[in-house]
Amino acid sequence: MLTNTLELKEKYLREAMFPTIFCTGCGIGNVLHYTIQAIDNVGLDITKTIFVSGIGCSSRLPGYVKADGLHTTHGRALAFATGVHAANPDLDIVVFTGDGDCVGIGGNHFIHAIRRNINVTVVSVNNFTYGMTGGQVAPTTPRFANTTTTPYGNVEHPFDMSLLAVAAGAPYVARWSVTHPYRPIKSIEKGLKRKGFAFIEILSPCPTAYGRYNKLRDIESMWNWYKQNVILVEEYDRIMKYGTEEEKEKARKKITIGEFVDIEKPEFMDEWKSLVERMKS
Ligand SMILES: Cc1ncc(C[n+]2csc(CCOP(=O)(O)OP(=O)(O)O)c2C)c(N)n1
Ligand code: SF4
Repeated sequence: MLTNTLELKEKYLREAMFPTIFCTGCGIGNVLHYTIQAIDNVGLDITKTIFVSGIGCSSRLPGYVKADGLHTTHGRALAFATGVHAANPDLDIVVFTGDGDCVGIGGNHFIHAIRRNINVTVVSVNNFTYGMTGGQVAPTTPRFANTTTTPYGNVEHPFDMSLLAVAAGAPYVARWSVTHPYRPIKSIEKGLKRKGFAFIEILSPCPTAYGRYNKLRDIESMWNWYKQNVILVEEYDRIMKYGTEEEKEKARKKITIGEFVDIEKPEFMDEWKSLVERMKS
């Protein structure tokens, strides 16, 4: 269900924080919109929810939400979220994190928070770069893309954040693009409703610090790039099984989107509490 945008804004966002810091054509505002829409759809009590982030353009998001927030240090959102959860497991936690924040400086916290299966919904904005600091190469920057620190093209192999989350054992992992609003909203809803680590990666354009170095400076071409370069994982698998060589070649160049994992798994603090009960008896 989609609510009137102004109603949502009034209900969940801090008026005094507007206008936002985001550049025209940035996808981060859309990510915020999808998150509050999902919160409204599931009827989450935001007085019992805390929004946690590290540092980056995307990590500014908790500041806009009319709820408790922790704007922490770069890469440490999940370390703080783990502490909050251990101190008060009854709180719902939403983490906003950029790709640099999440799998660059914060990579170790990421895999270990997943391994422990902390009850947190992580909404990760992947814009392939360090947006806030002007567009340096990130662990997610595609091969041969230009950035301020790779002016002749990036020769490193990027991390696939969602597959990294799958490999670390996350029970819910999905990747979508901001250009397809309903899917991320549904995934965030799922993340909020379930107990355990939910990772929702959202591909999001940064025309200012990434697009301009990659011939995607104007907003329309950048948004069209996101529409044209993603492929549903089910469609990708179908092509790999039954497609022609040409179709396979085309599909391999695209980014797969979809739900990668959706399973139940014992949650960290639940396990901890039952251990304490067992010790008492
Ligand atoms: C310990 C530390 N190292 C480096 C920085 C500088 N810094 C601030 S934001 C940022 C990268 C942000 O990139 P990302 O997390 O992808 O978020 P985006 O701005 O793209 O949304 C860096 C390197 C910092 N603030 N703290
Ligand atoms: S620099 Fe990029 S990520 Fe940051 S607000 Fe501007 S467009 Fe968005």
